[in-house]
Amino acid sequence: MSEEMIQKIQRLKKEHDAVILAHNYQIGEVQDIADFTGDSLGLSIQASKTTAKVIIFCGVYFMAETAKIICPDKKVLIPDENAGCPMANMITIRQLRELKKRYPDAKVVCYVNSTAEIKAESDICCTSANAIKVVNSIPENEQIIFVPDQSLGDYVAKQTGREMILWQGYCPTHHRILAQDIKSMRKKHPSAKVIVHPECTSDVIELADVALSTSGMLKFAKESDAKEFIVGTEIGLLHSLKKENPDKVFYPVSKLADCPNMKLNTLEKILWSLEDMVYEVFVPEEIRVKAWNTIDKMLKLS
Ligand code: CIZ
Ligand code: SF4
Repeated sequence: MSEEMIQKIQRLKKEHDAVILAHNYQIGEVQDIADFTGDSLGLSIQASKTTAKVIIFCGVYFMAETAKIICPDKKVLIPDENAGCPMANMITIRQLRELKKRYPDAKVVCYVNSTAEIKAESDICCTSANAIKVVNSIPENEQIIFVPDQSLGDYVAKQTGREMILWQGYCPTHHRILAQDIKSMRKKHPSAKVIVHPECTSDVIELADVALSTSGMLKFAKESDAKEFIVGTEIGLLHSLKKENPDKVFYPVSKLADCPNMKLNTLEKILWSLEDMVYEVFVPEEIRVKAWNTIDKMLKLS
């Protein structure tokens, strides 16, 4: 059944000149059928480089929106339109405008996990892979508002020594990883390196060997001499970590770090998406252009 479905997907993909992108947190079989896997920005950049006309973006909504912002001439489809990111929805445009009124001179840095509207209203975007670099690019005499992730914001503030005004959003999935889990996993696997995502709470980050984005974790695991790793991020990443490093062992800090929104995309839904050309992601041009500027400023730094 699954084999048949995969063949149908491959056939329709050719017919529609489509490319399938899957985020590092997608379920294994979705990652396996994808043309590219990666983090949200890496995937959007890949998308802009392909000649494909259609992008099937297997991730959450803000990621598909980011692809549309970067590739306005392509048709961007998300297999499940209900795959939202609760963190991205923790700040509204009205709340951001009020915050900007309170701190009129501050520069607004928005994490890529934000809506197109929030990106359009911000000065510069960042991902977990480049947040420190982005914050360091802002002159020291300027105030910084960081939205929407308080944990990444706090981590970056500590790493850069910058005082930042943090919005109190958070990732419910990464906040399920507890300091106590790290302590007990370290006891069970004393020679393992502990790698966690900066969306985790600060007490978790303090107990880790290193805090990294998903692309950073994949690179670290490949280059490290260590043979065992305790991984504190959404458990979908374990699929790529294991696939790319068959001689190494990876343990999730907590199996509860399972994002239900990321798991909404399935092979069936990818097939339906290609059959019916659904669900198309649109970003109003006025917002898209502003959001593109915010992303472009970040891209120019790297
Ligand atoms: O930017 C991304 O894709 C996210 C949400 C996390 C990461 O670390 O890659
Ligand atoms: Fe959003 Fe967290 Fe799920 Fe990522 S893992 S999509 S930040 S809720």
